[in-house]
Amino acid sequence: MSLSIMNSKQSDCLSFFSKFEAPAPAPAAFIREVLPTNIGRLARGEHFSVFKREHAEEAASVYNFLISIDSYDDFKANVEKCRAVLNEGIYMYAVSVAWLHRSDTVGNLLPPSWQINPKSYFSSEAILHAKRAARRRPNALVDSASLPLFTTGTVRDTEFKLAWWREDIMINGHHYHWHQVYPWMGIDGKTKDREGELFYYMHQQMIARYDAERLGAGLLRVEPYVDWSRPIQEGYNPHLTDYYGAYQFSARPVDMFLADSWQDPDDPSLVSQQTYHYNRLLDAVNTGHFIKADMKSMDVTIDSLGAAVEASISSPNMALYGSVHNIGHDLLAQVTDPDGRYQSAGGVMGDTATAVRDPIFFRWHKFIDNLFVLHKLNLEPYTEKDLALDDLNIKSVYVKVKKSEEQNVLTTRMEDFVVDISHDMFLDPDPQASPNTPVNVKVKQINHDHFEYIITIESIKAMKAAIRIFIAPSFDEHGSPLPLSSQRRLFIEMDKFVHNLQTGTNNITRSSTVSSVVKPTDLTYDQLKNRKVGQKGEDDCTCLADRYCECGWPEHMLLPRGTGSGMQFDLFVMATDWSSDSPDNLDRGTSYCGLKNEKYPDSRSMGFPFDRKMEYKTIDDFTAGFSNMYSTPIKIKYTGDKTSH
Ligand code: CUO
Repeated sequence: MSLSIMNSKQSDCLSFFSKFEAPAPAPAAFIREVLPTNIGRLARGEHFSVFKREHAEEAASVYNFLISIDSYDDFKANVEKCRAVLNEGIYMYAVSVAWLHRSDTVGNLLPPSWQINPKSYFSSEAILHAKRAARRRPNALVDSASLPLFTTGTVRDTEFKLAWWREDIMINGHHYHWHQVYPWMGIDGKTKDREGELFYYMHQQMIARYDAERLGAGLLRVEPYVDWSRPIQEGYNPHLTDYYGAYQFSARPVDMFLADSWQDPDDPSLVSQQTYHYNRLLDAVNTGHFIKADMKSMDVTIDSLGAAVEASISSPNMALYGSVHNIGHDLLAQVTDPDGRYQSAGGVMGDTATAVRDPIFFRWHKFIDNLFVLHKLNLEPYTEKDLALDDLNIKSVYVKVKKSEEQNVLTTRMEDFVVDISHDMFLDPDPQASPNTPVNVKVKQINHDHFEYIITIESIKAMKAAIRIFIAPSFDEHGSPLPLSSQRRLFIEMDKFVHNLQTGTNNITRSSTVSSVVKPTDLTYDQLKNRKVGQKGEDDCTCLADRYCECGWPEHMLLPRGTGSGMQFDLFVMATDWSSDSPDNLDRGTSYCGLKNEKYPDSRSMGFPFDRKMEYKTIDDFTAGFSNMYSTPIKIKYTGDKTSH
């Protein structure tokens, strides 16, 4: 593949997401002869929700069609035709999914969704201000202190304490992207290796991270939203609009009740059906098997349960187990206008790009996660044989901020982050603006000082070891030490890497910047425009063709914020034998995304060793008996708000 071809593909990709102008009339012959019959069903201007079956089916038809086209040039021509007929949301989603799954587009990155569709990421007030400022001061240099910071709430709402976290544009971008890499409708009718398990694990880790933030902010851990006859105590006002800024996403006042949705008379979503399907899922968890459509039984595994709960097209039996997770998103999005009498846009829970902003997202996903926990509680705890690796001994582990000598204290801070939203696909062209005028919006982001793990291991033989690193808060809401039975759900994966151990003492220094859970910082639209593909570098993915290199947790959010005086976490490190964990000896991939077109590289259960019941009282009790484990308390100190507000 020559350099010039790859550069032109990158520029094609950007052009696919350029301004969405008023559509030319769709070429009738194209619709009739080329596109699958259900394409073009969702009208322009409607809000696309991948949680709605009909929308998801149309999107899947589009991306499967685009992926199936042999020649790149034909693919490109068809994307352009799709643009003329598709709903905007379906177009963005389906073209992205196709781009991520074609083999001839590898190494060319999608532009950040928060730049091409900023109205799903920034408040309407911020966008309005940014447009006005750009008109007044074209080409002005950005003085971030002069940009106002808009918020979606006030201190009267306790949940507002963590709005900065839930509304982080890159967390939301990660979530939108993850669901493109793992669409529940599958690719060409099939889901990927361990997709159901990854659905469980990626979301479980989001909840663990959010709970760590809650403990740091003095809030209780998330209560699952399980009793649907009771009011939802949390409200939320997203201050977001649709693609064109025409209507607002619905705000949800406190104490709304879930209600049946008859917005689509042919496909109603009923709370009683959700209860029925939830009970059938409990039947499956309790008995250990599903009943398939042909009445044959199928074992419940974490992977099949993930498929049933989400529910993906690999669900063992959708008639019996429903689509509890997806319909829950949809019902919660419609809770303020369930029969559509006010033609409301719906809440943010209806869109993977926006759902994480709402506190109910975490309550909903903790309810979902509890089903997985119930299943795992039925499994035997790991045995010593599963856990031990006597050939090596972890002698010491500590962390330190780079350029600092202080051990086991990590530091975070809040920073300004300014985004140019002038590449909005749906931004009205401003007749007064000169071309290339930046339209700047400011948000706050947490960040941390880069740090490293210093690990000393003695090994009696040379071997390939997987080093698994987690942290979890040490104390509960009242300052009492967390028993391992509760703490295990709070362990956050920080990194997993493979190291070739030599016989004798091994001193390992591992940088936080190469963690397997994070992805390199998103390249902005303008950086992509100027990117020289083919050059190796931190931000270059061409050397990692088998990785989902754009998929991963945002690097700036790797650490929980901690507290001013230092919040104590338990750092846990475990070494296992990679030759048995990964018989194919694959690259470790990315923890939340795996490898492209390959099996998930680690054959251990995701979340191992914390995913099963543990009969040890504390993390130190657990590690004390195993030479291949180590735990130590560390502190995360929040050094304050370095922003201009
Ligand atoms: Cu990612 Cu509920 O699955 O949002």
